[in-house]
Amino acid sequence: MRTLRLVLGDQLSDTLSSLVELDIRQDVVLLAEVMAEAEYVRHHKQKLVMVFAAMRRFADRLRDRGATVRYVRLDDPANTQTLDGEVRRAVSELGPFDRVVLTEPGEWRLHQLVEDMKWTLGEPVEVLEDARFLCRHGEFAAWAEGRKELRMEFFYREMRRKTGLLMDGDRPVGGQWNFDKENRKRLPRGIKAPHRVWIAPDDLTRSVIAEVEARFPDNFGTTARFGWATGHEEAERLLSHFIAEILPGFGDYEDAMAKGSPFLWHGLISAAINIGLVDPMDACRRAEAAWRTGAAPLNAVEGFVRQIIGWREFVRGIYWLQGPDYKKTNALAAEGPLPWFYWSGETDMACVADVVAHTRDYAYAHHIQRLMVTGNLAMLLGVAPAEVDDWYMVVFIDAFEWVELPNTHGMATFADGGIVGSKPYAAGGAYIDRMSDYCGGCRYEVKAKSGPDACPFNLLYWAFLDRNADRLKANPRLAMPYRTLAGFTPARRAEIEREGETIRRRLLGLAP
Ligand code: FAD
Ligand code: DLZ
Ligand code: SF4
Repeated sequence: MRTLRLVLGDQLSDTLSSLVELDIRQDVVLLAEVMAEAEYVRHHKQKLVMVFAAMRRFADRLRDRGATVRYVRLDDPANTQTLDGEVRRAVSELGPFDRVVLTEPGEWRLHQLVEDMKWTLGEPVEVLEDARFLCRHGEFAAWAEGRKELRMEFFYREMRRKTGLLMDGDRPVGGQWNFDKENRKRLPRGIKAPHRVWIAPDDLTRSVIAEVEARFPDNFGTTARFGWATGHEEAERLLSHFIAEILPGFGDYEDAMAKGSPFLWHGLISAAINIGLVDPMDACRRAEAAWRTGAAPLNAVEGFVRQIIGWREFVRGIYWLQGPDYKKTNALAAEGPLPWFYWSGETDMACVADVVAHTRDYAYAHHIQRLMVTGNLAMLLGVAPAEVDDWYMVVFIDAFEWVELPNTHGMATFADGGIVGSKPYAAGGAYIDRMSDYCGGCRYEVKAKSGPDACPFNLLYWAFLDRNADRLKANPRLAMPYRTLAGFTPARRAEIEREGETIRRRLLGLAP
């Protein structure tokens, strides 16, 4: 069967299901850079560079295997600038084909496009499951069936059993499933973040940087410090450096934040995993081997494995289970505009300024910065979920909707009303102070509860709980803060309402 095989920009894996039966004698592999994908959100410049450079390298890799590759560049005058347009053009110029095959796309928007193509293309279109994930759609749906609540922890244990990772027969090694309590250490004074391998752009990457700068000059972000992997060998360098040098500290400092140090002991591999350059199970097995040989402690390795076979698989399951309307939910009826400082970084809140600056320069912030700084603030301010979701899709190197949306819409802003998390991750300044060194250098006073110098997170936190009492008060996990709120004097309640609303309007850029 002569087959046209469409490979998308985040499907650059040797083991991709649509390439397993590649017949190099007669098949054609199609990769197409198209404006429809480059513009459906205004991606960070570094993400455009990474995807296009990685697609070009993958095309060369396939050619080295002897495959016939049709590679369409963005500036090709004949480019129709849509994926379905490029499939049609390939069929008419290189056909006839017996069928078009692709691995299922990673988001609802493209799922719909492929469904439409099945009706309109003329050739049969076959869509294969994405075997790079551990948990298939049907398996997740079966696990979710009949459960009152979907909690990551229980799903994760199933994935541990399924893979045998960190298992001793039926039981978790070390006698417990979870080492989170050990993984919340603040950075000791004077400790330095480890040196990280950074990939210097070669000629190919440099030429893509120039193209992106010329074609997308107004997109968010800078490219001067681009250092992401765009090929399999580069990604392997990142991963092996991480496993050997960084992983031992991953657990202890997983939740820590430090001014001017965005990477700390994090893996920096999400983008490479998401576009197919790193196999997530391989990363987990190598982390496990590091523990078995005594090179990394269990709390670090379990923490890392949990993020990948737990959270990463869980959020994907939620994304597909919830359907395309998941993003429309707005459980806290948040309607505010996203503040401009999310783009400019111009704010005197030291924590927010640092996270936005690094996001602009590296398209990266680590999990706790995304969750407890920018996400927490957006939720406390009551920013409309669609604006928050859009910001996260734009600014990060690893942003693909199937993983971004449940994290943003669910975990960070509680816009889904509790599908991903059992309570909002809301916190005042004390949390940020405990986990970082931001507050010492901030214009605000983290310990002040009211007045012009008080850390905005403090008043916003109580004002958020007060404003949303009807929606959140019954949540057992919020019983304690609501009890505290109820114990405040009427004068303190009035102060929270008045000052909280003043700060909220000021930060949202609304009239007082
Ligand atoms: P590490 O901290 O080293 O973690 C190891 C790996 O675990 C990551 O590479 C990633 O593959 C996986 N992982 C960790 N946490 C999660 C999680 N919550 N969900 C899924 N996978 C996880 N991750 C994305 O890949 N794309 C996104 O668009 C994205 N958006 C996010 C938005 C918000 C609001 C939040 C709170 C989290 C988001 N995450 C997203 C999850 C997480 O923040 C990133 O995966 C992580 O910061 C990537 O950096 P790292 O490779 O250094 O991760
Ligand atoms: C993210 C992205 C970008 C920027 N450009 C392309 C492209 O030109 N061609 C392509 O096939 N894929 C691209 N991608 C990746 C897709 O947007 C991705 O497959 C979907 O977001 C589904 O995860
Ligand atoms: Fe952030 Fe408040 Fe600390 Fe300033 S005082 S760095 S605003 S938490």
